[in-house]
Amino acid sequence: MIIQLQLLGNPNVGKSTIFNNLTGLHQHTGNWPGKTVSNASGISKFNNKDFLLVDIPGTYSIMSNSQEEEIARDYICFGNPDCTVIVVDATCLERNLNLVYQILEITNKVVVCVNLLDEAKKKGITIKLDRLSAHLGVPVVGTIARKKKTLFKLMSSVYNICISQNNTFTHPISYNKTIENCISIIQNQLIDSIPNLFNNNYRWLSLKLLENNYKIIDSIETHLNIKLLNNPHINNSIDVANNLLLENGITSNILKNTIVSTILFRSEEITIEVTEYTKNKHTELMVKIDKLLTSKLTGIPIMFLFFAFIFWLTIVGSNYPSKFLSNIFEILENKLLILFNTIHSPNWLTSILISGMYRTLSWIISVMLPPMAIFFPLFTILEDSGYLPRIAFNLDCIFQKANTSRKAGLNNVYGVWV
Ligand SMILES: Nc1nc2c(ncn2[C@@H]2O[C@H](COP(=O)(O)OP(=O)(O)OP(=O)(O)O)[C@@H](O)[C@H]2O)c(=O)[nH]1
Ligand SMILES: [Mg+2]
Repeated sequence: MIIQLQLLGNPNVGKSTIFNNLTGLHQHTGNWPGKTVSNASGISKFNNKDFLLVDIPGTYSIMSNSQEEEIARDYICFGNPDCTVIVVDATCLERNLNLVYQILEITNKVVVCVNLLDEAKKKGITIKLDRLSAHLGVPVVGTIARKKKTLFKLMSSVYNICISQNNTFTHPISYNKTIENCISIIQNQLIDSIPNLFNNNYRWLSLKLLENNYKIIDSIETHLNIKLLNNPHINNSIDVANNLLLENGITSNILKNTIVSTILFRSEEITIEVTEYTKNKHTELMVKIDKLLTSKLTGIPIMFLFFAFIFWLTIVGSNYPSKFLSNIFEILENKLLILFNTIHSPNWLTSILISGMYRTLSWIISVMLPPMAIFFPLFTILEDSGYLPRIAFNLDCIFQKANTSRKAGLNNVYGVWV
């Protein structure tokens, strides 16, 4: 039997790197968010069991605000994963915990993978993994995705979750008393009306019904063929709960804001508790460089200087290896001509092979290869060093003024470069 495992998390936290290392496949990775655009799957073996891993596009939330969020959410609810690995970035835990809490409301078959521990160490950040695990009620494992051996513990935790029969939910988030009462009203009715709901998670669905989240209601109809709103008892319980909310002055906007802010507040609170900062020289230097590269005054001029240097290196610098290659090809051409004369090759054949094919090919190689061999590695260095996302950040405003979306702004920068 194949065990289904899905990798979820914010964009650019190392999901595909983990996926590649575990499956041996080659999903696109790089130092900017939004590379993985559709689900990818592959098999990994652990403890003599086959795991079907699904690499899901990164998302900051699953509250159904965009298509990616809906894909991720539906995958957790209806994809029947045996375990969900939520990959988080150790260098900015608070932002990542927001998604962790949202997923923990749906399922507790979760392992939290705190990745980029090496980057966190460089920045003087230590995450107390045990404490985080105690707060979340699920296993938490630290990894450096680029180092395959660090993934053993992750797979071991995943394995334990998959074989465990423990279905008790620990809900790490509680809302205010009125909202909790309203959840209970709908939840009791759902338990009576719909046996065996996915993950047996009636609480989360009750919350979504309280929010009037029609997209979830549609998804449940599509995936489970359950028409929730056709059931008068469920409808009645939603009405009772909504009236209770209004009696307590909680409109639908206040409800949404309360849910979001409760999760954000909890993420902040827990991050403060489980994170330790030690200032080091490296961190201070990086902060200074970061300011220089992204400030309004210096960011754009430095970017132009970088561009100028890279184009100069690519255009002027490549002349030297071009000349070198062309000289070598010329020497080889003379030797080939001598060889062809020695074997009395007819003139037309020598012309086609040497003056035609060989010379064209050698021109193309000597002219095209050096600029590419200079430009693309430089591009990769910029990408891996994290300067490219900073350029995108600097240009974001300009692209927005040109009425492109924020995402398009970022893509344009990469597009221009590639
Ligand atoms: N230093 C370090 N770099 C890492 C680690 N894990 C991933 N990376 C790098 O982080 C970048 C992003 O990794 P990806 O695997 O593409 O991230 P992702 O979560 O799949 O990103 P999206 O598909 O865009 O959501 C890549 O340049 C990786 O090489 C890690 O533990 N340490
Ligand atoms: Mg990816």
